[in-house]
Amino acid sequence: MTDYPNPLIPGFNPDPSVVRVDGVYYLATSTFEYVPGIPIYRSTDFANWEHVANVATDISQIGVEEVITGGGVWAPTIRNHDGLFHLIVTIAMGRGCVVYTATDPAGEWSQGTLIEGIEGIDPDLAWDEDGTAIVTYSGLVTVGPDAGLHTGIRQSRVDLVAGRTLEAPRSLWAGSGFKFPEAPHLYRRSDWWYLMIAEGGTERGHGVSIARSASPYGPFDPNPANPFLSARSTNRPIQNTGHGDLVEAPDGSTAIVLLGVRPRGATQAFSALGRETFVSSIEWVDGWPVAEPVILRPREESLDYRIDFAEAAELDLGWMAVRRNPATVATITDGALAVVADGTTMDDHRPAFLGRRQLTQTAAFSTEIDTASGSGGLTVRYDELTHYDLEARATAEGVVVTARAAVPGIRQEWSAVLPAGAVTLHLDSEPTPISFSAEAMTSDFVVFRARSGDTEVTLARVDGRYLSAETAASFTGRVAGVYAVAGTPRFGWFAFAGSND
Ligand code: 6LW
Repeated sequence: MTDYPNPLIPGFNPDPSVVRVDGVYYLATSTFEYVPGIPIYRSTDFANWEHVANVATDISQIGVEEVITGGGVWAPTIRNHDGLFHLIVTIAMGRGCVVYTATDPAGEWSQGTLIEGIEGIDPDLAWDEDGTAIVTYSGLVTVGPDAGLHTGIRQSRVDLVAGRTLEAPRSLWAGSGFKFPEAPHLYRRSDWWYLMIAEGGTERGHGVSIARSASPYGPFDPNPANPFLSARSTNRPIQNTGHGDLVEAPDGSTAIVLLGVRPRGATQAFSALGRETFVSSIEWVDGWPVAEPVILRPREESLDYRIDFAEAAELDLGWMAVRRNPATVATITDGALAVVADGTTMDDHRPAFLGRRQLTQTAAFSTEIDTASGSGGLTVRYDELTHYDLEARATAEGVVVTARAAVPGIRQEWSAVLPAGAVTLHLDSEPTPISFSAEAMTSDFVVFRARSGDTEVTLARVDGRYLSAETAASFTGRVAGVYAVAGTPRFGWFAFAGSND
């Protein structure tokens, strides 16, 4: 198989699912509390992917207004049946198991049909020979007195239109004995039905296992070499590999897309970007898959961008808000992004915030804020407890800029006064020295800088380990953007420059 870029889709894009139709690939990932939900990436060569749509363009399709952090949109499966695209997903601690349809994945998706009777997560969708839809899922109880109970991999025939199961669930497999058998996918390949799962949990112990049967309903016999893919106990640069989905690659071979992390620091401890989408190749030996290790191959081309709101007619697909529609946070008005404060701060569940995924390990985010009409700033966020902010507000003395490092239970601030006028805010993550020192243990340092006219100040340099999936114990990743805390601050542009150093 060709050596595809790895990560295939950089930045927080976990639980990837992919389908190939008429030589075109469509890939979807999880979005948790963010809106719009469930990005669709399209490719015709499997190497270059374009973000062409979001399944949930309106919060009413996913209902994540009240979901707890860590809940929300979990683990989509995208498939095509009889010319109609289907995407099934769990809105964890929210709507439950929901299926969306579209004739073109790059177009509009349906409002979503709740499937009653699927008590679990990570639903997969397949059809048996007579066209009956089958949902195979991980029996994790997420709400109620039994929350946390795991009942293994389960399955039911369903009526997708009526939104209900057609039978009581059957148990299929509990995996190889590792924790959390999840992310099941059912595939028909030659005379076998294969049931592929993730197990071991989405952290360092993650892996992919598989079993097969002559029937989609089992019984399933496990692959003696399970887990056939895992990075556990290796010092590979890509860790936590698991939660995969199989697809035919352009050359006819089999590819697996899966999640993984790129931890940094002398002991490979901290993953700033969270779980990203990677790819590896599969060879079939005696009817069982044999996987190549997941090799790091960062893209050569630059991922840098600058968005000038004077030239942007509307917010592009990459902008996300937290538990609310982006349009309720900000609009592009008179050549600037006007972000409307509503009494919230970055400590809130639904901040007046718009952000984008960090795409590279080392990153420089910057923006220009005009505080004449309000206060706000630039931030890098994991969640309402974990965020690094650089905030500006106009006063009689000038523009007061405040750097803030907020982590669970701890907060520190640094302030400076700049001359009145538009202020440029910078949050730069810089790599750590390659050595065996305290400084080298972390993933990076985040430097808070601000400039007005010829005056520039560096307010702070803070350890970046707190903005990592491991320290924040998070399913997401770094999301950087702009926010408002009072009035309606106006942002002239937003820029990202990065490298994978
Ligand atoms: C996903 C499940 C998982 O549904 O985390 O840890 C959930 N494993 O497979 C969210 O990514």
